[in-house]
Amino acid sequence: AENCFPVANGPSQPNFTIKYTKLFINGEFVDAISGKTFETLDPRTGEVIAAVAEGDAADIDKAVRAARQAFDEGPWPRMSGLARGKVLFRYADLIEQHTDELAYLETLDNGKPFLLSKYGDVDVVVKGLRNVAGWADKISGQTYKMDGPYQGMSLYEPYGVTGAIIPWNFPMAMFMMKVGPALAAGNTMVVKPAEQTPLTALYLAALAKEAGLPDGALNVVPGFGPTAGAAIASHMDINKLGFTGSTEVGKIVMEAAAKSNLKPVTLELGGKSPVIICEDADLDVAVDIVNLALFFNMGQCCTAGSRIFVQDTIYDAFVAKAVEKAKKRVVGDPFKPEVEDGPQVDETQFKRILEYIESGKAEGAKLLTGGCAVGNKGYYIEPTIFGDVQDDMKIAREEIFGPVMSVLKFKTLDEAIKRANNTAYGLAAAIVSNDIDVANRFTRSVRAGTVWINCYHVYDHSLPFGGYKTSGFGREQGLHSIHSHMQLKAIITPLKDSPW
Ligand code: TXE
Repeated sequence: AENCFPVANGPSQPNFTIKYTKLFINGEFVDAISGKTFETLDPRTGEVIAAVAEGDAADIDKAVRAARQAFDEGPWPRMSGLARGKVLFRYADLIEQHTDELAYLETLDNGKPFLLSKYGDVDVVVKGLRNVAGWADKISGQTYKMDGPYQGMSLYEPYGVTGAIIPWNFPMAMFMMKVGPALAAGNTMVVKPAEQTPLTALYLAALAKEAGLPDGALNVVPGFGPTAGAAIASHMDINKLGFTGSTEVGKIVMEAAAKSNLKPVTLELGGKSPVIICEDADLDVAVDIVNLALFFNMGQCCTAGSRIFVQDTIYDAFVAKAVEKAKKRVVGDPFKPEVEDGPQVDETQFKRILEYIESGKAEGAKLLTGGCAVGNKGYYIEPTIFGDVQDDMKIAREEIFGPVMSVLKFKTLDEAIKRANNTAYGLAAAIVSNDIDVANRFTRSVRAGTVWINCYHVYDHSLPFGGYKTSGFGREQGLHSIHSHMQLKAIITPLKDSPW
């Protein structure tokens, strides 16, 4: 696609040195065993930010040994929940104190607006961590009166060494969504951040040490998927695996987990989430909702509302307003406060999204706005809307993970529900309607892990988060994530001379 208008890429960020670029193993920053490094790039320009140590299978193995020792012999799983919680609360305080540095690194590495990194992502990390820190001393099982002279108990125990493979769209938030509960539950960890965005994970590792986390309890090994990632999935001494990423790679890691030591996995995968706009909806509210649902974070959200079903009676009016609003979005250098959309994360994603735009045009969808790259440097794409999209078009079926909205027309709610569910994915869904019966019917009919009524992208550290169908399984956040990082043991003892 041609470039439609220029974008300013001025160096508006503060001066800041990048401190952590090595692997974090057993409480120390170390080079990769191979000595190799890889470059992490600035998506605003494609230029190198830093060379980062490139971990592979040997480094993962070293990290697992450190985590194993920290679990088997170290204090972490043996500390009281209150003591573990105290360290994690201190960790959250430190993260809060380093908000600017973390937000700066996140924006530099990922391209998301600085104000979003600062007030959104860091905030999510801190709140999520405080939530699970508070659970650390409140984990308890049950006592059972058995059918016979026995007493039964259920006991929650940590798995041991847990592994996490995380993506680049919310690098800090995804890191903490896995690290917080795993540690709160008393596990030790090996984490591989995405190769596109390793910097905040390393910074967070340094802060964990400063907070007093024992050496070896958290190890962070940047590297590539097929090497470092695959080594985590197939490691014989990792007892549980959390993965967030594409459905395609989710299948690969689950297979590797099964073929190695049958470690349980939690998968948070892709989506193609429907948003239903009913004819009774307030049009301005509906337009605001879909604008946020799709364009937030440059469309790089697993929960992005990417199939917008609009009732035929309001279709034209809705589309006109949605286009007008999309055109007003400010695309540019994410360090500028007025900017709403920075660049896509890397060249691969950028090219992939432009290919989807071409396929939308080729399959006969109507390009209503956008459709072009922005500027001639970096990975900026215009907010794009396609109208008259049909269910079988590629842009309506596949996860684009970019600022490309597909608008589809429907007549009846039954039809909308059926079409909304006609996807392999099931991560999120939304309905915009003022009729509570319509909304209730939808929330219970749609096969998705999160359903919003008259809102979108509202999350909370206490709510379960996860997918239906090929969007994955297992639930993260709050108590749900504590339980998914623990296994339940049944303990039975005879009851003698007991009055009842
Ligand atoms: O994902 P990958 P990519 C979707 C989105 C995007 C597409 C491709 O549609 O366009 O996936 O993005 C690691 N064994 N999502 O290629 O490859 C990898 O290093 C073990 C949705 O970036 O799934 C990274 O750490 N690990 C998603 C992580 O997996 C492997 C967020 C995710 O990368 C591996 C990201 C392997 N063989 C992309 N190959 C969401 N659910 O939010 C790669 N990895």
